[in-house]
Amino acid sequence: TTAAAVAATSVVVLDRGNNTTCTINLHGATVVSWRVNNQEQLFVSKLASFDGKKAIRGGIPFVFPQFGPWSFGPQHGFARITRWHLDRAPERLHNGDVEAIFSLMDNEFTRSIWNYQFRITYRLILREKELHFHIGVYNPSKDLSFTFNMLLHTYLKVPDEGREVVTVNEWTDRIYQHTPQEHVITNVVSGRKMRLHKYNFPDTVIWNPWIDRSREMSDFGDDEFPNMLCVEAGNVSAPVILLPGTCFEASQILQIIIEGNVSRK
Ligand code: TA6
Repeated sequence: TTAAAVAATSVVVLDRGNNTTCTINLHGATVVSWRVNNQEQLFVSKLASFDGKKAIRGGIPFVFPQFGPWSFGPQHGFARITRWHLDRAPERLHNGDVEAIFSLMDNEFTRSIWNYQFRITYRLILREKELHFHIGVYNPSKDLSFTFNMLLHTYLKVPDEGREVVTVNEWTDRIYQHTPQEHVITNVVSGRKMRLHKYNFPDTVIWNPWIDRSREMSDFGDDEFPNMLCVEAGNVSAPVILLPGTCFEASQILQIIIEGNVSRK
C-alpha cells in the first residue's frame, strides 16, 4: 500500500500471505475485513454505506469519545465517522507479522463538537490467526483534563444456528460491566472458536438487533441478524479521566482458537 494509493482509495491492506489479510478503511479507521486462509471473520452488512458520511455498518468501528447517545454530537462519538491518518504503512515485522499504525487528532470538526485536544494512536498487528489492536489516547493539554468512553464495536460473522454459550434468540443489547479479560465465542464462521482477550477494556457489550430493529436500519438487511454477533470490548460503564500530559492505553486480541491452543494467562 503506497501513500498515494491510500489517499486515492482510503483503504489500507495488511497482507500476511497465505490469504491472510486485514483491510482498514480510513473512514473511522474501520477494520472492514479480516480474512484468515481466505475465510472472512467479520460481518459487514450488504447494505453498509461507504460514502464517508455515516459509520460503516459492520467490521470494527472505533467508538470514541462517547458510547451510546450523545447530547453534544453523533451517537457513539465522532471517531468512527472521521477520516484517520495512516502514520505507518503496512510493514512486515521480523517474525512475519504485518503491522500498520493509524492516528486521529483533534481537528476543526472534532473541536466543533468536543473542544479538547487529543491524539489517538491505533496500531494493528496481523498475525497468523490473530489480530492485535493497541490503542494509545494522549492528552497534550498543559492544563485541561478530559473524560471519554472508548470501545471497539466488533461485528463477528457467525453461522446461522443456535448458540450454546451466548443464548441470543431475541433482540439483545447488554452492557456487561467489569467482565473477565478473556471471552470465547464458541461458534464463529470458521466453525472454530474465537478468543477475545482485552486489556484495560473493563466492559463488554453484546448486541444483536434481531428482526424488528434490523428493519429500522437502512444500512442493515432484514435477513442479516442470524449471521452476526457484536462482542464489543470497551470502557463504557465508567469514562476514562485523562489528566493533562498523560496517556491511556488499551488493547484487544482476536484469536481463532485451534484446538489444543495454549490458553493465554
Ligand atoms: O452495540 C451496542 C449499540 O449501542 C446498540 O445499542 C446499537 O445502537 C448499536 O450500538 C449500533 O449503533 P449505531 O449507532 O451504529 O446504529
